Amino acid sequence: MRLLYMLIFILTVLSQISAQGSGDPFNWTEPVTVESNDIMLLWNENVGGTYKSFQKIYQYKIDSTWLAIDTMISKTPRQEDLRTSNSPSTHTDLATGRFNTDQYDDAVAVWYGQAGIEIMIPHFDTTAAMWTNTSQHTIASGLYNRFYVRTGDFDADGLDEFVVAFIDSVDSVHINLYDVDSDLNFTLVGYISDEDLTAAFSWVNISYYLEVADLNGDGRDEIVLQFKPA
Ligand SMILES: [Ca+2]
Ligand SMILES: [Ca+2]
Ligand SMILES: [Ca+2]
Repeated sequence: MRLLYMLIFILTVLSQISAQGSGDPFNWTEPVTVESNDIMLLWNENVGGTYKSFQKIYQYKIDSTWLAIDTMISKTPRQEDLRTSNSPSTHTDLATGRFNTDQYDDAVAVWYGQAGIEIMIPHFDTTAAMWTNTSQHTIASGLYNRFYVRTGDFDADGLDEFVVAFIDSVDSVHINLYDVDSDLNFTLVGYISDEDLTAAFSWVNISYYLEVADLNGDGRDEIVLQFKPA
């Protein structure tokens, strides 16, 4: 009987390894979720002369003790955004937060496309860790390599909003604040542009950075801007 149990155990493990090794993301032995322990990769790529933005999700297999170390991280296939560009996006940025009241983290991505700075929130099918729809918006301004996205709870409602910071053609820093509804659609609710970053040589040399934190403990996040003034 003991031998039988051991045989069943070995067969179960082998079948799980076989399923996970097949490479089919829709045939995993258990549902996967987009949560804080998942890794989202965003990149821009030249596909036959047209630049496209892609995303994919990685997940650490915490219960796969029989697998080799180089197979401990699973992946979904790449997914592409339908918006294309004739020029490369030399910079992209990505942030995660809780935009609605479901139990899953959300993500917001930015890159430079044909019409300006493209913003995208993926709507994940959490059983496949792949998105089935997206919310999109374009900022028709800004330099192609000087933008950021950050999430934070700026109004103390317990859910995150996000900010996109970018530089315009006269070196002014713009910070746009977007609110996100329960369906992951987003709306510009405020903006500020009160600092100019005149570069010593050209706008290529401009550098600035920002982060989000609740610095005074009032439950509302602030935005910290680091920059070199004119
Ligand atoms: Ca969510
Ligand atoms: Ca909020
Ligand atoms: Ca605060």
